[in-house]
Amino acid sequence: MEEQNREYMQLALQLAQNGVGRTAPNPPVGAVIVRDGAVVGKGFHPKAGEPHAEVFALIHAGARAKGADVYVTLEPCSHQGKTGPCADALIAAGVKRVFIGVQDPNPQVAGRGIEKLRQAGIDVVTGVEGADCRRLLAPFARQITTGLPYCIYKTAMTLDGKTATSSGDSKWISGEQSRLLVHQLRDRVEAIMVGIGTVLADDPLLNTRLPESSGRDPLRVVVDSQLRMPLEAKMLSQESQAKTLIATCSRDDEKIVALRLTGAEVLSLPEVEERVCLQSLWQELGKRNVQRLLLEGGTTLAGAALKQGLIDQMMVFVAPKLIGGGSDFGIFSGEGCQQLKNAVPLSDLRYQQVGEDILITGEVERC
Ligand code: AOF
Ligand code: ZN
Repeated sequence: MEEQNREYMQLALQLAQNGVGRTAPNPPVGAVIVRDGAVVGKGFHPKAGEPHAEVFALIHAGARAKGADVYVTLEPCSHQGKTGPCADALIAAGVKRVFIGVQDPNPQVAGRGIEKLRQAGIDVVTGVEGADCRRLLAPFARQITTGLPYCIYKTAMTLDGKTATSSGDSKWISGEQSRLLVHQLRDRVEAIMVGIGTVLADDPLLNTRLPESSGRDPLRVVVDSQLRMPLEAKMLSQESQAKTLIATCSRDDEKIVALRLTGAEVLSLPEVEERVCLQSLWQELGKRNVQRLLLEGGTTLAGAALKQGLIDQMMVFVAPKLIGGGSDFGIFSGEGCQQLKNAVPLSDLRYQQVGEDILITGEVERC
């Protein structure tokens, strides 16, 4: 029975994946309804403002929902938001049992959905595939509890820990399949971020390029304290549809106007030691409904973000190559910790072979 419950919750998790990167400020959620050993309803939350996962699953199941079991990755909501409450809809449909992945961290819900169901005499089991559901929900949990986006630092290094050769050659450290996976990831985040150094070195387009579908371009954020952004940068050209946000603490009005004329947005932020205050930038992005922020470099920006506790997840592609030589060109620059006891720990590590590379993913712990 437990095995079966896990399988149905895994199906709900798969359904929820359809919403990842599309639901902000709401969470991606999946729901499955099972009656007499058969799946009779499936649903996921596609977008904020649209019905929740349970509602789609209930519509799909129709009268078969009566006496059925429901598997939902997140606690059904108990409040009236733009839609809902799902707990009431489940009660009205006469479901028998509800299996839940994780409790909703939204303070408006926070256990009240579970309570409502139990008070109506429905059996509720929580924590089914809890670890996977929590992982799916982590960006939403971060945003709803802190107002900040969940930041993923994605980078690629050789087996000897380098991101470039001593002459600055970095194309390409990771293999083709890894690079495809990055484009799939870009399709599922609300914003990508780079430092101005990366723009000056690589002149990247930073859009989503997938072989079969067009994908969706996230907002491009460039951290450019002194406004060194060239007006002829590729990402400012008309050929690119994606929006660009340049975060700066420069007061060079002439350059600001010139950049705005290219269609980019220039955001003036407070400075900390002549650099853009990253805490303010993260807050601003959170307000703009950026739930998942993909930090793609460079190493100076990543070093500063790590130090300020702004990185939530590491995604490191390790390529089977050795550059050799000294130890510059790591994945972070700036000053690291002096003592190992102060090293930042990672948890929930996962390892995956991608082509010839190994992708290591882990959550950055906050001490
Ligand atoms: C669910 N099922 O599929 C989702 C839930 O403004 P609303 O009505 O869309 O409500 C948004 C809140 O509902 C969101 O902050 C989160 O707490 C919960 N999301 N709940 O029962 C769903 N997406
Ligand atoms: Zn709901």
